Amino acid sequence: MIGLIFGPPGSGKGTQASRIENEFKMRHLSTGEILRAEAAHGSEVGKEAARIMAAGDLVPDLLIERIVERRLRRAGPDARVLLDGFPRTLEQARALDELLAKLGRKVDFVVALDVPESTLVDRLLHRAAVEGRADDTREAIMERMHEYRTRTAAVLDHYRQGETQVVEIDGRGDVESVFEKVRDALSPVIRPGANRG
Ligand code: B4P
Repeated sequence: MIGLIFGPPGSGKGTQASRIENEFKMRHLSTGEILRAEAAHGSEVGKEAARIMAAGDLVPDLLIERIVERRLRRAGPDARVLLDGFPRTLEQARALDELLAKLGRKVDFVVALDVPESTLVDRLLHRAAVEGRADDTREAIMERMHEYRTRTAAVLDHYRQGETQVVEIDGRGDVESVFEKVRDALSPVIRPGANRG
C-alpha cells in the first residue's frame, strides 16, 4: 500500500504522518527530512539542497525522484509506505506514477490537509522561534507558499482526476483533533496490517 500526505507548508504533513505511521503501521518517508539529513551530513547533494531549501525553493525534480526511487526499491515490494512532501510538482507526480507502474504498484490514497494561509504562516513562524529551522524565516516561508500555489497545488488535481482515493481534511484545530478526522477518514480506506514491510 502506498499513501501520500499532501498539503501546503505548515499544514501538519509531518506531524500527522508520524501519527498515521503509528496508527496504521506504515513507513513514513519524508523528502524534507531526507534532505535535511543530507544537509546535516554535509554531502555535496546535501550542501546544494540546504542552499535551495533555505531560500524556500524546490530542489530539482530529478534529484528528489532518484532519492525516492532508491528508498522505495529498498523498502521492498510489500512495504506500506506513506510519502510526505513528495510529489511536489506535476513532473514528480508523473515520475512517481511511472516508477510505481514499473514496480507493479500504485498510489492507493491521498490525505490532503487544507489550512488557510494566515494560519500556516503563524505556525511556521512559531516553529522558527522554537526550532530555528533554516527555511522558516519570513522570506523563505513566503517563497514556499508561492511555490506551493504555483507548482504544487496542481498535484492534488492530478490525483483527483485519477482513480486514487483522495481524502480531504480540514487541518485547522489542534493536532489531536485533526488526527481524529484523519483516522476516521482513513480507517475504511487502509486495510489492516501488522508489518511495516
Ligand atoms: P518539508 O519538510 O516537507 O516542510 P513543510 O512543508 O514545512 O512540512 P513539515 O512536515 O515540516 O511541517 P508540518 O506541516 O508538519 O519541506 C521542506 C523543504 O524541502 C521544501 O521547502 C523544499 O525546499 C524541500 N523539498 C521537500 N520535498 C521536496 C520535493 N518533493 N521536491 C522539491 N523540494 C522538496 O508542520 C509545520 C508546523 O506546524 C510544525 O511546527 C508543527 O508543530 C505545527 N503544527 C502542525 N499541525 C498543527 C496544528 N494542528 N496546530 C498547530 N500547529 C501545528
